[in-house]
Amino acid sequence: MGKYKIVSEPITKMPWEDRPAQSKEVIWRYSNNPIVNRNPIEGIARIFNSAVVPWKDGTFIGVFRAETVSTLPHLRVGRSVDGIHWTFEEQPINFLDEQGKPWNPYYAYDPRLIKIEDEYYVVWCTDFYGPSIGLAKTTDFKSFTRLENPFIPFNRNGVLFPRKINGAYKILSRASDNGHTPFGDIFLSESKDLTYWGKHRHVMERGGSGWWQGLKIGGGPAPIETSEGWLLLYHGVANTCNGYVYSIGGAILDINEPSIVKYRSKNYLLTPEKPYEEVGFVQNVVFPCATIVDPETGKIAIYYGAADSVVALGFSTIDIMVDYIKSTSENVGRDGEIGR
Ligand code: BMA
Repeated sequence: MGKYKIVSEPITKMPWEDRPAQSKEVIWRYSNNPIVNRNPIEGIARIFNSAVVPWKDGTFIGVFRAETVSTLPHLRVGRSVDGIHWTFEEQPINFLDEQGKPWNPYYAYDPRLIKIEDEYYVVWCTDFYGPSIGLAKTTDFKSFTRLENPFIPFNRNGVLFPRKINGAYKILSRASDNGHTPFGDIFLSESKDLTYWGKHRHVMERGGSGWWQGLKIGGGPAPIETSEGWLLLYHGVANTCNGYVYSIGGAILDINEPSIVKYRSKNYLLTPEKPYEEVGFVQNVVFPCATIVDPETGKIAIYYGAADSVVALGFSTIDIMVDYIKSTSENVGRDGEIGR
């Protein structure tokens, strides 16, 4: 038993590789990265920034961001027996509205996948007269029912919490602009019914002492419930003379009032250093969208997009991550407040 506890359903199989001897990394990379390469299926140039969950009989399933050779992002289901080798459906997800009529976005990207009770929710950046948040649910990954868009444009990086908190669903989001958004903090909203959203709160602001998150930040995978609070991995963006650089950061939010940041590492947990992270369709991007966790052992597998070109995998444990975030924590602005 480790120092800290993950609160989550048990898992039968865990994608895993031990931390290399002598390594002090908080997140260490899978030695066979990337796990999804360029041109993975006919007509698809790149799959990256994608979300996965444990599925039946110890297998894994996911919703992937795929881009066609005409460069249109859309969402596609993928399946895996080990969480590492993936096969993809030939067709994009076909969304229906609650009346059963087709409702497919012109473009869709950066999905997150969150299990709440018996439903799986997909949250993504959707075309809604400009980028905003799309929301859909499924139980079988064959039919997907789209719910009302939670926000008006412009907004990105919608991330649902994996359970209701004080009787309400909670979602993180990052208000944006219509383009590449040279600003952005993480906000929280709540809903009793997944249709009407309100009680908006500020969670975390960009900046702090590190430039790696000086321009903007955005929620990553669904927050992980732990004995210390909600462990949130997020992306932080630096503005350089050669363009944006995307790194992975970590924070711990209050378990009952997640607009309050308890700890936030002033250092990145992972930054582009490998060729597949530094070179690609968009250079210098690591963009986390999902984790698989094992509450028994405290192991965490992190799925991240690299250079907007491939899917990569990293590993950590709850003890390593929480200890690192606590020991390198700094207060940024009014992050410790309720954020009204
Ligand atoms: C963001 C999103 C991500 C992408 C990143 C870097 O605005 O579009 O999908 O990985 O830019 O290009």
